[in-house]
Amino acid sequence: MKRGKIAIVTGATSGIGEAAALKLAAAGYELILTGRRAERLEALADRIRAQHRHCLALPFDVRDEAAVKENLGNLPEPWANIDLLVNNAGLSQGLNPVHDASMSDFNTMMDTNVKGLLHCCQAVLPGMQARQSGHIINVSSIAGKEVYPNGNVYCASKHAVEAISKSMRMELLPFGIKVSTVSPGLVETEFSLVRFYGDEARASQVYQGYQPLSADDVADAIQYIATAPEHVNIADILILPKAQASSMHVLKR
Ligand code: NDP
Ligand code: 8X3
Repeated sequence: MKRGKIAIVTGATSGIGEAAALKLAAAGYELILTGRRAERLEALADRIRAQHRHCLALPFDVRDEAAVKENLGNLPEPWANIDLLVNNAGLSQGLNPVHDASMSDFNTMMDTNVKGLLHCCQAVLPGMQARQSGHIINVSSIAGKEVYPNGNVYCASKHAVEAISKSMRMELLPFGIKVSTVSPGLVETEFSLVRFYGDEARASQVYQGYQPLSADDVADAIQYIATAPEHVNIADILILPKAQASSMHVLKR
């Protein structure tokens, strides 16, 4: 097999990450897949290999700085030269006002969505800087641009992703490294199942009465950002379902 560019997708065990990995493989990338659920990663790796792309599955927790360094900081040849990092791993836990929410949920969201993203950036940036090329796509959210009641810390974590991405775009300018964000509205994935601690009925209600985005819709945007000509940086794509006008305006019938 002829080797293509190398992409890492974090959080590839479901939803947007899984769909993005498949689209990037179809676009010619070799894939490094990460997430905590090893069996799902292996199953996806097999699907990607069936598309005649090389694939490496690395199960680890993005919150664990040492594990991220160990896995992404010392990649074996021929995986060492990362062209694209898609920082997608993320979650929301709970939907409560600050006065009724758990500190443990706050820590999980900040540790995953913000610090986990930073761990992954720090692991791949030395190589990108040495090669004077590379691209980081951070999965933000409409929650990185607006807030809504009970979204407090999840929104704060995605506002942090936006701020970090804008700052990194300036810091990495001299190194020829592109930084982009994709900012989806409501996407039907396991996101709400995780937010509501496995409550399937409550999770499915989020997506009833309108057509939400699919993981594939967002993966299309990620593929578009990744495959733009080298001199073009799509800085951000805000992508919403037709039925959504803001975090607070969703037309349900
Ligand atoms: P899913 O729950 O389907 O996917 C989340 C992915 O993140 C899983 O692969 C999960 O893997 C991974 N993940 C979570 N925590 C960790 C961790 N500590 N270490 C490693 N991987 C982790 O949700 P989505 O696909 O919807 O979410 C993907 C991204 O999109 C998130 O950043 C989310 O905030 C963002 N987003 C989602 C929207 C939506 O409406 N669905 C809208 C806007 C943004 P595993 O559990 O195996 O570790
Ligand atoms: C996920 C979309 O509206 O639940 O980022 O915050 S929302």
